[in-house]
Amino acid sequence: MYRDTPHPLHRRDYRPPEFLIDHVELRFDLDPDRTRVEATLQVRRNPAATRGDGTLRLDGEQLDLEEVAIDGHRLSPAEYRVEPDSLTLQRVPDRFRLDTRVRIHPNLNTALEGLYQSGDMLCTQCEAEGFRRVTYFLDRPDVMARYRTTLVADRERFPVLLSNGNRIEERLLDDGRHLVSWEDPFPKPSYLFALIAGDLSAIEDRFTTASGRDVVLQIFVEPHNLDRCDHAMQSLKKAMRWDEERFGREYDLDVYMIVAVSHFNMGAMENKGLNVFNDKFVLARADTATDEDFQGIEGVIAHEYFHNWSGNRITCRDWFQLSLKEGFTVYRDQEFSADVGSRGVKRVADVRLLQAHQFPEDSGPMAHPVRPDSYVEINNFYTATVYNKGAELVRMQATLLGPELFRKATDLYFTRYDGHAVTTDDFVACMEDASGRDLMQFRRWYSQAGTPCLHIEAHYDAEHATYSLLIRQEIAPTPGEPEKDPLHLPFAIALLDPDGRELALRLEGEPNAGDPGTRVLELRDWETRLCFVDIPIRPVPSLLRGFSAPVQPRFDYDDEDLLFLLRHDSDGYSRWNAARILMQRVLSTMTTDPAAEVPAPFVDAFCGALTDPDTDRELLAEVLTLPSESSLGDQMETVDVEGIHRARTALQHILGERLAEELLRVYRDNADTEPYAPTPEAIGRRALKNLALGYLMAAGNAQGLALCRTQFADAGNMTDAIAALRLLVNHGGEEGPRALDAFYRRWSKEPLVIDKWFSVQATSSREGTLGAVTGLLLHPDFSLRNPNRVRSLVGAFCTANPARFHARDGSGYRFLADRVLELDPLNPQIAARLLKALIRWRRYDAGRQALMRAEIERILAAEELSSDTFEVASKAVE
Ligand code: 0A1
Ligand code: ZN
Repeated sequence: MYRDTPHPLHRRDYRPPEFLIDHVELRFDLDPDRTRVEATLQVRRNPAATRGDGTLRLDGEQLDLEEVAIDGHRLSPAEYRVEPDSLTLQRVPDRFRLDTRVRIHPNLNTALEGLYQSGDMLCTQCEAEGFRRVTYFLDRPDVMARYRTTLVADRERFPVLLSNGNRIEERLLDDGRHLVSWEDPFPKPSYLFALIAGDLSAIEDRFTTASGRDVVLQIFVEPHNLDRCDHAMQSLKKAMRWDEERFGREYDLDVYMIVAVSHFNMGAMENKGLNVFNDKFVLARADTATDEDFQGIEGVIAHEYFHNWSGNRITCRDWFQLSLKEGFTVYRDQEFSADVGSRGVKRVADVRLLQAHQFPEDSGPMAHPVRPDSYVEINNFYTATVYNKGAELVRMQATLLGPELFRKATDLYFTRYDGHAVTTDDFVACMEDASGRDLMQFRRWYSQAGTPCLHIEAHYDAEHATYSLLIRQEIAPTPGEPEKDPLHLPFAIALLDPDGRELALRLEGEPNAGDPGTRVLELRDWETRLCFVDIPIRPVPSLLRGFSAPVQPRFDYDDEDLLFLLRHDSDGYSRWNAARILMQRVLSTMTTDPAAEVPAPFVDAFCGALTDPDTDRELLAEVLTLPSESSLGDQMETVDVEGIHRARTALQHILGERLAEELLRVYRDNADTEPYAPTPEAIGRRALKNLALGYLMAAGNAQGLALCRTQFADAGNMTDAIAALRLLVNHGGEEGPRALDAFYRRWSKEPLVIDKWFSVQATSSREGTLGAVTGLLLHPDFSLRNPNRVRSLVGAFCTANPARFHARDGSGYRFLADRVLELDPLNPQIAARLLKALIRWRRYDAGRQALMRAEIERILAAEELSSDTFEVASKAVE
């Protein structure tokens, strides 16, 4: 906690560590109140570092130090210095053994970093800097050591004791306790250390790797959750096979363990051989988890598994390089999900996420490059920029190199740097070395923040049969970066003839045309002119296909061309994008003029897509979903909160009314006939069915209401149940509260389902929602100590209910600031994350600006504030 201004760390200040730690031996006497940690570290000078004066400063926080010894000689307190964040030893030998003994208090650890209690279990979270809350250490990712860990605990209370690597010893002690030792043969940074103690059950399976290693796979959960681990296990096996086939990566230990915990700040953690997961990303049964949950589990299980190579075997030199492991691993999990599901739909979902979260971040006060130059608190930099834009940078390199060279480059990366802690520059160098390409300019994507705009103009010359494009890059300044440089990017394009066929493209000066289809061109300059020749008829351009670069394309399509693309384009992203632009146009007119008519061609096109028998239903559901209120706000100079809400509600109503018949048919045609399965086909049917129901309910359609009631009462799966509940709650009247009560009674013993129950109420569009949410803070099931619960109520209200959160009187802002102030002393990471909902205050009208700013100032005025919350709040008002 800080009273003074915390100082930022700078990337340019990186120095190799003066000391290295080769081996770590840890012994834990586990007790939730008082755990004893004894550590033996083999320390030596780093020959690659400049020689200092022999001072060794170890990181350590919230540790009660009991003993320190060097080479077996106990030090007196005069021989070391303890500060709140460190232990300093002077004039240490060049090579020595350091023994320390500390006490820690897991049950008081509400920040969920280091060793903490979750329910009846004990678990750790060490990324990024949690290991320093376990023991004194050089807690930085470029210090890699081999670990041997011994866990001692009461056998009744903690029958299962896990850590990284292989189990090497297990025995009973004579006082009712037992002891288990683990050894991890791979050197690893401290952030990948983990331990678990609890009364857990496991499902077990096996996997044989391509080279014949037999691996035991285990998923540990509380015993009553044992019947919801199958999907996670299937996902794991799929991911293991896929990584062998697609990237040539095999698993390297004899056991792979996953543990689900109910208190977790993030999604999951890739600790070597012992992944710890937020239970939301493990547990799924048809009646308790939605399709989205099932897909999320598959993606996150794969993500953590893929980290074993992109993250663990090869890790980050320092935390500025976080995207080295996260961007690459997100790219890998995106490709996995695309291969096992539907590629077009996955791309649209990823683009939607990027636009909804990363683009706003990139234009707000916390904008930062994928490889930041400075930070105050690294926990604030687990962002959409580092993760999702980082993945786009890897994707662009894959596009520029093509599949064969990209694979050659990743092979080179994995062999060249196995066992090392490296940088994003090292990654790009592998792309260059394997392909012979020059990516010097491309590197700017890592160092420069901000989303480029591509302004595109086209001209068709019928007489010369040419089609020319003028493409201009524009990148707005971001905090601390007033000047920008042009970027190197792949620009995928096709030109469609009037029948929707792709033309063969030949640029002026090229000897001959390639096959018809997409061409990937490369842009490097502020301005690029392209001229395609032999274009016999005015084509419709399909631009930035597959979203080939994380930019905002601006092209003045006329409505007919968009309707054409919506109907004919074979590129999923481009179809979805055409629908989005059309919807945005209609909604923008309705926002400024509530009396505006909805154009008939728009309704016809919507109807055409709705009843299109040939398109993947999952993609149709994406295409036919209206842009969210937040994304509509992002398109405006100043967000018109009420106008957007009114227009979007009205358009839903109009479509529901005009297309009632078709919507009812779609609903009926897509009813589930088979037992629940989270297959792409079945997920698509449910998505389209529930989309249709949503429009019908928006229009107050009586048959729709009857269907919704029946669906709520009879649903055989959580996807349908929660969709119906949400619609009933938004519908109003007595029905909503009654359905909520019934739902609560049925699921009161299921925390993950109760999270949904809170969220449905927090995101209700009804006027009294803030009052209801405030009331729910006092519900016996609400707790500020459980991050999932906080996100389901407070997070959902502040980020997914713009009409109510941005209430003109500032009540939503006050509510959020109150929660941030309450949470900050308990869990700074979650407090700082929530606060991000307030920081884009400049996007609103003067009245709201003043109210939002005032709340941020109120937070800043608090007597004590974590560095996490301080950094977000202070950057917001800079
Ligand atoms: N490396 C994990 C994410 C993660 C980051 C920080 C955490 O605690 C502060 C926990 C998890 C991943 O990318 O999955
Ligand atoms: Zn990750």
